[in-house]
Amino acid sequence: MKVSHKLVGLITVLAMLCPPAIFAGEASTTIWFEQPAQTFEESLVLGNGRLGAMVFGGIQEEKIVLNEESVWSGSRVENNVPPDLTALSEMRRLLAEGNFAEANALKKKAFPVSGSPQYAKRISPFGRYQTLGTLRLRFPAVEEKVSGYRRTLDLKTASGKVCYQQQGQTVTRDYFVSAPDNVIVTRLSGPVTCTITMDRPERFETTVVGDRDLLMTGTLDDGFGNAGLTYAARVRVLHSGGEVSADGDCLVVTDADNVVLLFAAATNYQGFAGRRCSDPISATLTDLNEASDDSFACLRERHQEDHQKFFSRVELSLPETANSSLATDRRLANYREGKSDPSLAALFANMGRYLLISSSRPGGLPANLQGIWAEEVHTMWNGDYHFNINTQMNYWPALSCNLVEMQEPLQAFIASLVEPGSRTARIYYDSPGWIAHRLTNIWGYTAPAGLDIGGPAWLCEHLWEQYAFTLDREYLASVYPIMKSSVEFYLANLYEEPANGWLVTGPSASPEIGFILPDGKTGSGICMGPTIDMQQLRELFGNTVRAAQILNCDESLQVKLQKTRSRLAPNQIAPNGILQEWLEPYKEREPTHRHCSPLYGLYPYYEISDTATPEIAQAARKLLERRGVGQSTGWSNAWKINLWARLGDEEMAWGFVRQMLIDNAFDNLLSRFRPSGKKLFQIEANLGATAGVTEMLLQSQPTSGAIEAAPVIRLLPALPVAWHSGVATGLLARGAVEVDLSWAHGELKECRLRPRHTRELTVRYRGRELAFKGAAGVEKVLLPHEFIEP
Ligand code: FUC
Repeated sequence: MKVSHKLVGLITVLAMLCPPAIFAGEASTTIWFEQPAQTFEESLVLGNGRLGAMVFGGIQEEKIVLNEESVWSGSRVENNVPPDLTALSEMRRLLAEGNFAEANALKKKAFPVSGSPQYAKRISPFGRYQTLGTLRLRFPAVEEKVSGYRRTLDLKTASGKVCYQQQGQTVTRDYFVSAPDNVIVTRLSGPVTCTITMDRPERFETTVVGDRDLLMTGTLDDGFGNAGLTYAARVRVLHSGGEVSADGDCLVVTDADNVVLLFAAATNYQGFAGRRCSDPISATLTDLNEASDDSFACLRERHQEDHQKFFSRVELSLPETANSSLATDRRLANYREGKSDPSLAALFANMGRYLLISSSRPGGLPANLQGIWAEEVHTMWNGDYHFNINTQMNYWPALSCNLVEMQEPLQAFIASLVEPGSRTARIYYDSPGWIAHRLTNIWGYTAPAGLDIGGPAWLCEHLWEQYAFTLDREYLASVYPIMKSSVEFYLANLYEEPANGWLVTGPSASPEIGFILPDGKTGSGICMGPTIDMQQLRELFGNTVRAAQILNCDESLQVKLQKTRSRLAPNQIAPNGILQEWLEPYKEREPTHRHCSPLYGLYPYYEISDTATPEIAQAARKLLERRGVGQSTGWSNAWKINLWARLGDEEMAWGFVRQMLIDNAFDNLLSRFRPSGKKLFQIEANLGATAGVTEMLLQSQPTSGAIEAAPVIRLLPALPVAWHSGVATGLLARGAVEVDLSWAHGELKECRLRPRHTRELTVRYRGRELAFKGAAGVEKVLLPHEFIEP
């Protein structure tokens, strides 16, 4: 299986010997088409973190799918259903005896899933993230035939454009979603005649207000058939020349020279984050009044400046070929047929950075399963937040791609779970600290819905890592109480398993794979001490000790954590040589399952490595091989890019980048959940793959999971032959160091390091090392010959 990826790599390189590599840059930052979008998955993706717009670019009808991050049904309710507390110790006893059937039966009775029908069509108070609606511009029935059609999304300026010739005239439309001005802006360049309407699949009313605003309002279901959140969406027409009039619930533009449409939206969500307003109608009015004071050019300048502040921190380009200059859908189609186009991976990764900037902004909600973009009311999995990989994967590129600010919504979200999660901990576990289970919504849901209990530890990883990448002590002090409270939960819920006296979690689950017991029976569902939990607790406890050391506090807790950490069940190698998933070497029900949970210790955590734990790393590799290279979900393939990169296997990592582009990318480069069956966009694969491409070029994890282990900056640790030349600048490494890399003929040309703090740095390239004291604010240039054998 591995050979096939290597072979493809070789063929690609041979194919590339002819055209010389160019780095025009556009091919890695522009998505474009020669026709309008027929579906959501072909439309142009725009967003400012809170508002989203999907532009179809039609000729007779322009359709823009609209989103606002807090358009959720459901409501805040008490989700905890007090269980019989004696059931917990009984479940633990049954699990220790290996009596999974009874343990599962008891779990069903004692830990009922309350109010989270994950895939149900009916609304429960858990609720569902959903589309805000659609803005439609209908142009008079002129001949549909146009020439020179182009629909473009420029990732550098976060701007969409549609342009074509019709009846001898050039038609141009520009689009952007401004964060500083809180509006979606569309400019139609004249002459313009059109009707403007707004709608959504249900629960809406539209009215024309005054002589230039169209207002859509409605109320969502709270989950009990009553009024939940109310929303307002308002579009305003600013025009020069011609006239604007009302026709029922349409606005009609006639013979204008130019039209600018400003769009604002709000809900009355009063949650922990996002805009708080009690009157969405007046909030949209304020936004539009403020934006109307400025010219289109001025709004555009402010928007581009704001976007570039984040996007242009990093530059990433890979070799271009003849294929790279084609429209994105044709590029992808040719790529699927074997045409070489390394720069497509750079485009996909740049798109990932763009999507994070566009779906997660400070002060807002974190990116959900769809980021912020949804065209349906019945979003899959309720468009919620899954904690057994998806939410976390959304933020994998945030630090390494130098987008630290974009993690703020996640951090605020985690903080918001402490209060409801503490109630859940008390009610279900009679325990201090806080816990959340497999998934949540914007209403603070923390009750069991799937017993994967490692989610909070995984979330806390992001809190610590933000410190590791920035060395911001004040930040660390602000999040330490969340980590400490999470630790308190786990400390109170570990128990000794009888065979070895190790400390384990339980009831818990290794996400979402079933196992087969020695007697052939299926032991799906709960277990004790799955490998992933143990790794996550070693990580959480270790990071909490480090944090306490840095903050100079909680000495006795530090001692306790170190002791407990050393007693957690270790990574084990199963008789068949793979890294074991459960305490016992049960067989997986599905060896090629999409979840690779025991590999958490390899990525995102780093306790497994070729150098520190070679045998475990070998077992990890075997498990990864066992998971296979066949088709899988987008996020699973994205994870595998990162995992293979950590194992330093560049061709396997690259194979999964290719697979992502071949199987899991829609034409507009949103990621496709499954390669076949119902088309379904889920965003985390975009972001996980972006982290993966970065991880192939730069890594900075500590050398082992030991508490005192220091980060090592690894240059080009998994550079595939196909990426023989390239540039990656402005990436961030642990220890708060900005890194620029350039390479050619598969060899490092130059590395520039810009440490933000004065401290010892170790840099590794091809097994050779360089250690020196980096000085804050002083750029250090490293050339390949300076590295020596360690
Ligand atoms: C996890 C995955 C599924 C899906 C869901 C939203 O539970 O196992 O594949 O991505 O999250």
